[in-house]
Amino acid sequence: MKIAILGGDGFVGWPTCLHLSNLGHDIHIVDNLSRRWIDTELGVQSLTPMDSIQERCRIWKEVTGRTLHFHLLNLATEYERVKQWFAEHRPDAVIHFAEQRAAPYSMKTDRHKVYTVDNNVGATHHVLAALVETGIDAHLIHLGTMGVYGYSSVGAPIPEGYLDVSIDTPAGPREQQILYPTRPGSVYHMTKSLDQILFQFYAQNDGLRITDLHQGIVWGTHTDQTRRHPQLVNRFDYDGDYGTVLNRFLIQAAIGYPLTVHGTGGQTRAFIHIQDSVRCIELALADAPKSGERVRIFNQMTETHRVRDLAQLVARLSGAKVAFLPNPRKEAEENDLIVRNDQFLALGLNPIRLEEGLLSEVVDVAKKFAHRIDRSRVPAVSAWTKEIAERVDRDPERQALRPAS
Ligand code: USQ
Repeated sequence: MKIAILGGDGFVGWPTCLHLSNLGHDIHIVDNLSRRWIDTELGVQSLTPMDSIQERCRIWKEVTGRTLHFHLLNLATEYERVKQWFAEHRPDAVIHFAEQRAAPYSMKTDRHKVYTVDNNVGATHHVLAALVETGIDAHLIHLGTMGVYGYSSVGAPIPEGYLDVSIDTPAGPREQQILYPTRPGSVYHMTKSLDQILFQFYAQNDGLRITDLHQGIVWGTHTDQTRRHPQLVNRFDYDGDYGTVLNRFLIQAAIGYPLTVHGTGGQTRAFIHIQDSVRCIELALADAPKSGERVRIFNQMTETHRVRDLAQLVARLSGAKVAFLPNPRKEAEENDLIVRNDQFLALGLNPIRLEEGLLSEVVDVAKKFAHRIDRSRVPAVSAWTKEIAERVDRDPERQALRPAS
């Protein structure tokens, strides 16, 4: 199959390119390299040394004999070129990762909010409009997020995208299925909620075939394919904006940094290992909806954990200390979370569970590259409101000199 992978240079995009190329698909990476520019803006770098996209593709060819095509294109700002690209390449499937994906980055300043909305919603809408205009019947798979559902305790399992409701009408109650109400907790998560409405419209109006994957927090770094050569290594973010919670705890353990739990650590979140993430995309690709069907929605997660339990697990493994910090985010201190993921299990997903061997593997990767870590970039300092900004802890290590009295 000819597959366009939008955002194929990113954390989940890159291993997906390798996974699908290894299965024999013809892969076209479309990316504007914005994630690399953001590294430059923030003055941070991936823990793992990452080569240019062109070099990564060259190494893949050397190792496997397979070609990865790379196209430099900004989906959000170059609509005419996007349309031309689709008209020329006519992919059978499009996998859309091309969005700014960090909640803390999206909340940094008004500029970051505006960028995240313009970039994410613009890219998604341009892809949809271009598919309709060029008449390409490609299956569009989008990487969405569990965060569209919000994180308040509902006391019932979160279904896969649609909620059964009963509406009182004069003729009596009528059953209906509606999109599960969104309750995003950051500007980033809000963009993925807006994406859902765009998908609903284009599936219903133009018969586009769309799958939306509501993914949990990804952990781990290697997949079977990124392991094949040191220069195929995946990126690994540890900084306060892009590092995600479990991977952050693991690098913190590796460098003797206190584990940075926000608030009480009572937040329960959904998780998935990076290897399962690429496998789920393969499964979704093989199970395309038909034209005229509603958007197919999967919960792409395998287990749920409470943040403080993860910190305690990593502390037990490594001897690290746990620091309970003022929370830079506006979020429920404690929540329960039960999530349905029956569809991927039915398609044959055999989940990788969080276990000590895999956690230790990440700690080993972090130790190997510890010299590349800037400790001053570890604290999470992007605050959700101006009031919260005043209480952010910028020095969890207590490194700064303090007055003696
Ligand atoms: N947290 C800590 N300490 C840290 C970092 C985070 O306690 O050092 C807490 C946060 O306050 C939050 C939870 O851990 O309660 C998760 O934070 P996160 O940064 O791991 O995840 P999040 O911001 O939700 O975003 C990540 C990805 C995003 C994806 C989302 C899936 O960056 O692209 O959509 O996970 S989900 O969380 O299921 O919505």
